[in-house]
Amino acid sequence: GPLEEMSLPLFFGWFLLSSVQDKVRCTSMDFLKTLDTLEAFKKHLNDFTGKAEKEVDLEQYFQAKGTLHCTTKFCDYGKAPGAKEYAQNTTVKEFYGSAFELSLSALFVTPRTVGARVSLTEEQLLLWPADPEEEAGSTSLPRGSRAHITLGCAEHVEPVQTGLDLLEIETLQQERQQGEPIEEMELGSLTYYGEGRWLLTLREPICTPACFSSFYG
Ligand code: 2AM
Repeated sequence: GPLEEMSLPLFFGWFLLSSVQDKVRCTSMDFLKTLDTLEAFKKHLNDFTGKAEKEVDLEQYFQAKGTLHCTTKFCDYGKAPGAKEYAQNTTVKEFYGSAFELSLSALFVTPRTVGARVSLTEEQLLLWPADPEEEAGSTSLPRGSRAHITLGCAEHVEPVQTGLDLLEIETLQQERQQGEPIEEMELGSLTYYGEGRWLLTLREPICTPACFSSFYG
């Protein structure tokens, strides 16, 4: 019945403390602001605008909604495959409500999304779902490669896209298509992977406290 369906959340994940959310948002805004001014970015502007000369204000281009979090399992109130199994997993139950420290190791931008890559520890990987379809289309990437925080989406783009964009970039990285090194920025090194895909590997990963919990909405 409907009550049973409500007993599973929309998703499980790590939720960033509100005080660090602002810091992460600021870092992301700074990055977008800087990226916007780079000649290399302007050269590839048509990835974003579809036209060569048009300008784009990246800070306006992406909309941020909701609290910052790293989704572990999208349950869709129980409709997603494996949702029930995940919710009943003993590790999930054990760590529910516990504090963790997430390491944000890179920021990435595509014409669709902007996000932060999360590098999971062995312990954190215990909370990563086991379902094979999770990393669909990128079978050779290590587990947890999709772990990320959505920082913003372009108009008409759903947040689920952020993880897919990250997997795409990581697949290119793994295929040793090293991308085009652009420059050393204050935050780290910037690489271009074509088709509007930019990756900033952070010199110093951002460590942020986060609570493992769930969201009902
Ligand atoms: P996100 O993890 O990339 O931000 C609610 O929609 C949350 O669940 C969002 O955070 C969203 O994306 C994530 N989400 C939505 N659909 C998903 C799916 N099919 N697989 C994985 N995560 C999904």
